[in-house]
Amino acid sequence: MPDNLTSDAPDFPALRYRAANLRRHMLTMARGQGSGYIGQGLGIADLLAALYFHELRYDPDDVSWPGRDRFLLSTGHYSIALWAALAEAGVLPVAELPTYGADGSRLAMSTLDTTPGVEIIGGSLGHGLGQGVGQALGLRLDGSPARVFVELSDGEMQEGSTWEAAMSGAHFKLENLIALIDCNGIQADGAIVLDIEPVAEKWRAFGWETQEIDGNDIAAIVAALSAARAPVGKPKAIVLRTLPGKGVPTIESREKAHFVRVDADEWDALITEFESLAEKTDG
Ligand SMILES: Cc1ncc(C[n+]2csc(CCOP(=O)(O)OP(=O)(O)O)c2C)c(N)n1
Ligand SMILES: [Mg+2]
Repeated sequence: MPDNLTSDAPDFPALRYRAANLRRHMLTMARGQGSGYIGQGLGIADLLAALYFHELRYDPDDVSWPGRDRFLLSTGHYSIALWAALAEAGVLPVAELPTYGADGSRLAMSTLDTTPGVEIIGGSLGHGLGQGVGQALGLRLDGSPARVFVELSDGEMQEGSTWEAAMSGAHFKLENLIALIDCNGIQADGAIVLDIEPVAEKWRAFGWETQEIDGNDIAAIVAALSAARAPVGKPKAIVLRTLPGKGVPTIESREKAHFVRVDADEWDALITEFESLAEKTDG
């Protein structure tokens, strides 16, 4: 049995410190490779801290524990964030992080399900929610109390398969399914191409119990995840407005934060910039 079962008393300083550690791990990874999808990772660090260190039930010593809550990262290219969370949670060794993106590394730039703690293969966008629907249906048929959390992106809302999955989740009344929609305002070449707004109203219209929050506010994330436990006979959606590069002002201000490549010596300056603002302790 895991010892990190959901507690109703969130320790916010501890969670903010975890989020800072996730960002530290990501800077280590991007520095090792010289580049990476760090903008997105820094943007969802607060969400992953709230999930892995407050909301999810899992056993870091047994990632296949059948009763675990599943976290599906639909945007495989956000892998840097998942590697950071799995290392901080003790599933992966912290010492392995600098291999991110290197040939032969388990910490690929897009997720591989052969790496411990990874539920689905990533890379081809628009498939995570459909797999989440299938898993949530299967778990319910098995009588399992486990829940399925699917991270997906604003870019993926331009794909028809996302809306097919949204319709199915509502049809099957999958209240064990929670979509975590990262609206970071960007896709590959800069700003979002198609107008996808109003995002929350679209999910409500598709039959999902929907909340919209600041995705970089840990207290708001914890509260939304807590509200999403309610048995309302519908799947839940949380629309998170996040800032790519959050915590490193130089990356935050980049117009094109989809893929960040900077010279080797500049990573040190970015890390110094981050540390001047970051949480240093958990209390
Ligand atoms: C089906 C599919 N089409 C295109 C791509 C290429 N691609 C990789 S990341 C990306 C950007 C998608 O936008 P979003 O998911 O919002 O990512 P962000 O730029 O915020 O990281 C694209 C188009 C892909 N991986 N899969
Ligand atoms: Mg995006």
